[in-house]
Amino acid sequence: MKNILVFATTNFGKEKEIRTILGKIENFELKFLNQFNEMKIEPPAEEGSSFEENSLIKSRYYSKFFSEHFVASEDSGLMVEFLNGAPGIYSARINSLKTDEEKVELILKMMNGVPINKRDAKFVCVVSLVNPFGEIEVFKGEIFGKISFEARGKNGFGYDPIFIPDGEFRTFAEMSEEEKNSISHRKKALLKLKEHLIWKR
Ligand code: ITT
Repeated sequence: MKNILVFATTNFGKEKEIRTILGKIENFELKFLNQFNEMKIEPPAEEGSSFEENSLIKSRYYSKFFSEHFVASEDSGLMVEFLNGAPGIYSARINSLKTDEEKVELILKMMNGVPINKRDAKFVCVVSLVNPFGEIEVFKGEIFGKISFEARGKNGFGYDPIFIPDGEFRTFAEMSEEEKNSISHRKKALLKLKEHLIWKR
């Protein structure tokens, strides 16, 4: 019988990437939270002080609803060096701004006039897994780059239009889904999760 891995995220942009990056995992069936809408699960408050803490808050919380399954969550975000690591763990909700466009505009405004050599940034993704015995594993991925001078591109989600990965001239939002998924912070963390599920089950 196949194990079930419930990937608990409420973010559709993440879900799409996770589905593609994980692909088929031997002996596992991948499900997402929105396949359990009838359970009406409220998301937990993300009150941790690091990506890891928030990731664990989510996976531990959701695993209570799916105790017989494997449950994974991830916490991710953009850290800008010039802004002392902001928006960081507050990437989804800086200044209570709602839309991706508003958040992108705010970062560009805060980086106004900052030269290219001071625009270093990274995306971080911390995936955590709770297995049916309650054991926990954590997997991390990062990608380094720079904040662009203006928003460019339509692909992806979140801060993709202003993040230029090192070695590239295009933003994540100008790259194809496959290109972003082949190098991203999420890809690096999820590959570690996948290897763990295949080898250490
Ligand atoms: P869940 O907690 O339900 O998974 P969320 O959107 O609240 O969804 P986070 O708290 O981890 O998730 O916030 C992550 C935010 O960081 C996300 O909303 C984006 O604004 C940003 N972000 C993360 N990964 C990104 C990526 O690959 N590209 C662009 N922005 C990203």
